[in-house]
Amino acid sequence: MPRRIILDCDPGHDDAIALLLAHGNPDIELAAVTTVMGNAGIENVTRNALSVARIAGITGVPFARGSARPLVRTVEYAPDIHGDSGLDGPVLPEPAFEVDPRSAVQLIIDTIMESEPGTITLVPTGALTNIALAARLEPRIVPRVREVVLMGGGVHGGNWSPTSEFNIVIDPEAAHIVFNESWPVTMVGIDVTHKALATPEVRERIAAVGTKPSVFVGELLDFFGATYLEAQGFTSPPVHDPVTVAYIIDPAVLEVVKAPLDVELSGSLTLGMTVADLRRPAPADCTTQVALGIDEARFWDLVVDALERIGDPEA
Ligand SMILES: [Ca+2]
Repeated sequence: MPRRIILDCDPGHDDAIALLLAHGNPDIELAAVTTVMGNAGIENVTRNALSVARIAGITGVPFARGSARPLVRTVEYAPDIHGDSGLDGPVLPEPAFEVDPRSAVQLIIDTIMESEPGTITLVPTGALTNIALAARLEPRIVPRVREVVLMGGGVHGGNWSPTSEFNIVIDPEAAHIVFNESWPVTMVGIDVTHKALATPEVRERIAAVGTKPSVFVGELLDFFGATYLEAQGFTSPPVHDPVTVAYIIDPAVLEVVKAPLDVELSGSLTLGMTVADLRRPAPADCTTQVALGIDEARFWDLVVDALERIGDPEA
């Protein structure tokens, strides 16, 4: 049985690749795709998600528009990394279908409540606003979720500030809610995603697939590579979000350890810092774990394999 996931995303160059990986891998079934503000405003990221769906040939999956603002904080975007549209670089096709009339939060709740308990995995690759709101609005979803595998945070260091990663720091209160619910949480942070680098060798493998989606990924990486070099000094861009999906497909992609996990909400220097307690042993009732290591070759094999399987869908 494929793993049924809800991808909650803010496309986003790396979100787009996460969507392609989820769609292209036979062990994953997209139950729903929801959007949240972050890399750009909600209208942009939602339209981007629909355009990526067309490129990937995704049909029959509900997509819903989510939160336009964080729970508490003033909204912040990341144009220096993703451009003003949130997905600058490639020319995006017009969407082939419309969003679901429900809010992202309602679609998340409905999908979980209508599914067998323990079957839906939540995969947030943006701010945790929608997920937090869903847990508060319908707490019965929490024990029905198999697990939450999120991209965000870091055990050591940050990117948006010295201590804090973008997805978490733009809505730290939402992260607090998600980390402190009773569902299992795996935090895939920049400790590992900064090693998921689209090196020249990786780019050659993607180009060699020779399809429109592979060309699209190449164009994404052209833009992403340039902004990551300019903004953060990376010679090859880190492709964060699909690491979550890869871990669900094949847990051997990541080395994870159980550790109590929380987020700083009041530090003047450390707002949004994720704090993992790595002292041993972790308490028996600990529901959170953090990624500390990645098998990059295994990760990229999955991305290339998904692109090969997707082929050239009729757009
Ligand atoms: Ca993202």
